[in-house]
Amino acid sequence: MTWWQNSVVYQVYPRSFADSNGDGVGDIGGIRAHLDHIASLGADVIWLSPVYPSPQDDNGYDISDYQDIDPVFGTLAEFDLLLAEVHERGMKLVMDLVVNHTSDEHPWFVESRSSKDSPKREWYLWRPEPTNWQSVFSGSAWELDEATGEYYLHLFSRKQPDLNWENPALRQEIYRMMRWWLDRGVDGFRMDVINLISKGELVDGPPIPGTPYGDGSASFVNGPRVHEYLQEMHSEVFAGRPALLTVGEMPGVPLEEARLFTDPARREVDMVFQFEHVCLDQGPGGKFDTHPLRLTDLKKSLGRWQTGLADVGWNSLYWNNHDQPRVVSRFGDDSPEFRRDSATCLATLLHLHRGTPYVYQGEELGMANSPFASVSDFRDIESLNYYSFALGSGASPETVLKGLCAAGRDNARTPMQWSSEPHAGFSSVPPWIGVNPDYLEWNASAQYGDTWSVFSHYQRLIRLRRELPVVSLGDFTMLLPEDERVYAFERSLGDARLVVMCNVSGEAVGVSSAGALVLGNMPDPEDGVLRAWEARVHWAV
Ligand code: TEU
Repeated sequence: MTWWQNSVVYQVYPRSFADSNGDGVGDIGGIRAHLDHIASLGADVIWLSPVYPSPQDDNGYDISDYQDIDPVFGTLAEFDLLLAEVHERGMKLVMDLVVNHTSDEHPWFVESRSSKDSPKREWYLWRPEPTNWQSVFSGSAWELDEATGEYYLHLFSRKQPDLNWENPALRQEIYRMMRWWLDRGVDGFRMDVINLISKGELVDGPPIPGTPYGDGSASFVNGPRVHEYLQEMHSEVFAGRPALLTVGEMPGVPLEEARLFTDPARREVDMVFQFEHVCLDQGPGGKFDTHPLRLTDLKKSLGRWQTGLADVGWNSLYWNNHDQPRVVSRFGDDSPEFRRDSATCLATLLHLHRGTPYVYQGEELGMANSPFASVSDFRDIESLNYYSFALGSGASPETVLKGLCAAGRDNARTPMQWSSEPHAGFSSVPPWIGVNPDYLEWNASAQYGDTWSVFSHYQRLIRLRRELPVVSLGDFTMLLPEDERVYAFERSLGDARLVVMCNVSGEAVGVSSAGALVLGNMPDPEDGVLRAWEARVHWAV
């Protein structure tokens, strides 16, 4: 077993985690002040979302200096203290590597855009004419640069120009920077949209209904040289270094490709974030056109990935991150009656799958989507751009707002709820984004020491993973594939066989008896019945 196969990763989104200097924005001092929260949960690794210098156009995923810390978060010296304190607690820390694009304020881009003959011109993707591609953040994926009369590619915001990975000098500079962070002591990387770095032909894609743009993903999702680049990165950066974790965020990666990316023999990445299960509630209009999840769709998707990566490669397991709405609101039931039950039911379902679980800040408290009342409550460029774009295309503000409330990324970015103190104990001043008003009841300090709190249940799930090898390494067998309320499966390793039964519905259901109870999300389980949102793990009889 490799160390990260029975590890749990905790994601910190720094600007929303904890503010230690009273400017309303989370920072490294705030993370240091709450490391015991993460350690007591039982997490082994912290994934730190970007803290590098950035204009913050996309909250730090637009980097203007790869080898420093943005003053809003602190200093490199403070980062070193954080890293040492993480290691002192026996945890590891992986950085967020964002190398598909930089900020347009990065010196590389400033130089590249200065003239067509600039030595760095080819570090980005310039063309005399744009293709019809749409940006992920609405509008064209090409921006005209007046100075040289050419267009540059930006799959995300216009302040995030895509790097040209065809250029060997650029690649070597990225590898050098990565080695610099590893030499500093970090334990690996989460690699942002890393399957988009290889661009194939820059040609028009098929039209996207309802927009004047086309879909260029056939050219840039899992592009022609992406495996070559990752193998080159592995040999230039990771070879010869022990005990690292590399996880590639891969929007649109199909299972067949993920088997190649995560096959240890190919030396690319250890695991990937795939997106199938978090797209199951999206309609034809895209991510903001949501419909309820069908449980059998979830079983088919997660089951396929369990089977597909059983003999080679490895799964990451997640519901939440800084880009996803809160799962208790999305796939659970955040009503007062079922919020705790459904949060702990969904956590049990996920953590008993085979793979490395990721816990996103606040998920361990059952934090829910925020009641955004108007577009002015949102901060995320993706949501704000979409709002203008959709209204410009004739959509009604009410419809668009409903979609943003259901699926907007700001749901994950409201301040971490530490206590019932003002601003949820996140800051001493009003934060950069509104605090969810439910913080008075839903906060960390109300949950510590409460046996049946969401936090305590996550502690038990993480402890179970450490105690029972079958949880990390056991084979996975889906049960009841056609049942629309109960999600059940077996895990087996040698003589150890667990049965996991999760009632993903608001009504009690009858189930067959099972062996001794290993873990449940409710007190006083009744044999043969699963109460609404009850999840139980039993030894198989
Ligand atoms: O996101 C990549 C990605 O395509 C989606 O997760 C995206 O955020 C969007 O929600 C799809 O509708 C990564 C980062 O996680 C995200 O925060 C950045 O905005 C993006 O890349 C660009 O760096």
